[in-house]
Amino acid sequence: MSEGLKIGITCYPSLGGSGVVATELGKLLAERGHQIHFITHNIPFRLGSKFQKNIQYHEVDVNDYYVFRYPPYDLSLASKMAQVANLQQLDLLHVHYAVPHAVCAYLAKQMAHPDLKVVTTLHGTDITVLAQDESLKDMIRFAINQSDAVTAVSQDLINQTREMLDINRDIDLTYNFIDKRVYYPRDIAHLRSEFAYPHEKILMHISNFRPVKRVSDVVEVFAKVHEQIPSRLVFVGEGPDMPKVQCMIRNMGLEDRVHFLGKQDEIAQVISLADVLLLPSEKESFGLVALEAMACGVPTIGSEAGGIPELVTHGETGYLAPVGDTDKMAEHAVQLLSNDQLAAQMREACLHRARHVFCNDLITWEYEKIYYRVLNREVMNAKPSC
Ligand code: GMT
Repeated sequence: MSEGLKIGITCYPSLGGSGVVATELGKLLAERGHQIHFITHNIPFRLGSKFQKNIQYHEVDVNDYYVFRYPPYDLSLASKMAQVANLQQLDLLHVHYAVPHAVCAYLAKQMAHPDLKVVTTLHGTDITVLAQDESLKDMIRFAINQSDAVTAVSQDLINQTREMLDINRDIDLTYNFIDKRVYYPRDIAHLRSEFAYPHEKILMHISNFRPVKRVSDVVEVFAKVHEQIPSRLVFVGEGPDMPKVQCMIRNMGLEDRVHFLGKQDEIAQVISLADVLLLPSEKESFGLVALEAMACGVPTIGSEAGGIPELVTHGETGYLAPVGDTDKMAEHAVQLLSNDQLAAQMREACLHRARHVFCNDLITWEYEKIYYRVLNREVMNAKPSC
């Protein structure tokens, strides 16, 4: 183990994959002896409020003086980052999601001690959606170019960042990861009977129900599968497209087949109920939820969007089809759900791939390597074998 670092982490602390990745990474780094300082406007939901060794939380207070039409959150964040960096003598700031975090980190760096480094992790829509906005594009490009290191969660996102922003600098690939102590197949026999009869299959979708997730495709796929195999659909999460989806389900007469669980904390437990996860997204830089499912032995049927093909191996750990091709997705689901031997094989392949390719120890070590590189220090710890 090399000498511990002092790392400031900024992310969106509420629900969302980038916040999950940032918080879980911070917890793992703290376990490995680094001093972690979360600098956010609320306690990250995955952190909890219990004392944890090597972790501190610094709350960003926003000044809402009456002359401000919009309270200046970005400036308050940058100022807090600089204060914490100076007070705690941070080695680096690791910011997750380019907007506004990478820009705030740039500003903080100008105000903080001269050795402070900035590592930016791109997660998805910070590039695929926000970098299309002409009012933000130049600023995102600037913040990326000014960071000491930039990482992205899939090769597809690296390619898109280069193309959309005309960026040539190095970008490290750092896939999402799962903590194998939390994500493993749970014993849910007692729970399953609450949702389905023994002869029925469970299809599941978990998301924030934004248009980019194409939740109506989930309903279409389910309806087509249910025509051939008695099934149930379980939705987890909530968001803007929820009313549209509920209306669609009513119109299709599927109400008694569909369960809405809302937001859930015990995702490993919930996912273990499923026979298959549906992820037909329009854009998806990685698809953390498909990895969480994979780690619980549940294959994904999804779209070929973004980084999903880097995660889900077609025919081995799930099936992929072009965005919007619900016929193909349903066909694959029927193929999988009607063949117990195939389902068992895929389950094993899922467990193996999640544990060996996306394991927490490996990806944490990859982030550490990047930290030591930007600090010009030697990495002492060897690559972990997962
Ligand atoms: O980009 C977003 O939609 C938000 C972001 C988040 O905070 O949830 O999600 C992205 O980051 C995750 C963690 O790296 C990825 O697993 C998701 O695929 C990605 N979402 C999209 O690209 C739509």
